Amino acid sequence: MIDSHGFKQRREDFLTRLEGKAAIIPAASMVTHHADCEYPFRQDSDFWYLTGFDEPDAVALFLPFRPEGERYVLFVLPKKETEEIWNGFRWGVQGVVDQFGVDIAHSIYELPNLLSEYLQGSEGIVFRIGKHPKVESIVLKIWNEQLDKYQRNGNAALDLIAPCKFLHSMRLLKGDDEIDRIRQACQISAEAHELARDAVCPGMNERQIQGLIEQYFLEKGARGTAYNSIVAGGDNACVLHYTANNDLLHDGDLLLIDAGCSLVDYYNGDITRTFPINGKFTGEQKALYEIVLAAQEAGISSVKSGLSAEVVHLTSLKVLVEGLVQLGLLKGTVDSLIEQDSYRHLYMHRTGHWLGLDVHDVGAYRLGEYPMELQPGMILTVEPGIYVSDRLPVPEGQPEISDRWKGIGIRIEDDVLVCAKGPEVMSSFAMKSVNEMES
Ligand SMILES: [Mn+2]
Repeated sequence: MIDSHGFKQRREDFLTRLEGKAAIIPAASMVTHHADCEYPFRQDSDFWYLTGFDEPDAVALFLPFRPEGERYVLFVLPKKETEEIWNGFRWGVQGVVDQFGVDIAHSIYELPNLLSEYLQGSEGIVFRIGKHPKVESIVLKIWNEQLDKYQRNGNAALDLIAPCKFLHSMRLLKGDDEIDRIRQACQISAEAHELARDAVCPGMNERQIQGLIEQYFLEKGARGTAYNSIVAGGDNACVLHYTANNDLLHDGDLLLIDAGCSLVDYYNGDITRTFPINGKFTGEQKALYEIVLAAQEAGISSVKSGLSAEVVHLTSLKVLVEGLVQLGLLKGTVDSLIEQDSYRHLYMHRTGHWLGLDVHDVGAYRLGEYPMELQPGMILTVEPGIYVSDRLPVPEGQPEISDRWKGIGIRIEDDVLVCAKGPEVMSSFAMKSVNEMES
């Protein structure tokens, strides 16, 4: 049996949370790249979280109102010799019953005929609109038929509800097995950053470094990258999502690398490091680097159960702004600069995000007016930065920036687990002190 205890436990929790409602959770489909070529398959994270099943065009039903042994139904692509010759092995209908802990399985082609009957007796339909067009048309048709019949039988499932509130609050709190996997993803990602820094020298191309990092991910058995790697020399680092990665690395510039691997079960690392290409910071680079590092370390120390991602952001932001005032790049009191967003031409993003099966993982950051409280088992990134360029105008009343600062982009990012006893930096194998960045 491939199905593990972790998946079974999650399904049971999910079924409990659904109360009397039926959930329809589709797998991803293949996506065309061009002509008849496709992107590598990437399973839907909600579907994966509950099933551990890695094939396209499947649909999982969760039916808590039905008796034990009929609550978890999977529709899958049936086995077919010709398809498997071209595109690879399929588990098929019997295979998923034998291997994936499924109560009942059917061919996906039966979904339009059988779905209506499976939904009988449910108090509502839990389904995400707008993401799965093929399944959506079937679900909406059946929902509409139920609405039509409601007058006659009075017990149709009238509500259509997004799965977020049932499923994403679960995904936000990682189980021990998930934490282990993310730890491994972070370790491999961190090792690749160390490898890259060792290899870099002036005259190389960004793409060579990208190749080195991604090769290491594959060598270590990862599926590939968690997101498009950012390998940005000099001023390119001021483009937050720079992925062209095809410039020369110049003597005297910094190199910013934001890269992480995705394991075969989709758990991710997400790490950024910035260091001098020639092994020696200039005065300006070092001054800014020290501020970002101090901001990041302050942010990490505030990752505590009972606090919030908002507190982490504000803690880092205060240190950043204070440092920029001291260097004369900002003018005013720290509080008023933050209140008026007068730092945004130098720091234009938030300090972090949840990390899990999605790199920018699901889960609310706020509950109405209150920020989500951090709890043991949550994982977030802490990634402040400073980006000095002409791309954004200097806000009124703020000092013009002298050319010697321009073209410096710095970000430092670690992946941090909230623990009862304090933060655990899962990506700590990648070094970041000023001395370690110089060699
Ligand atoms: Mn990130």
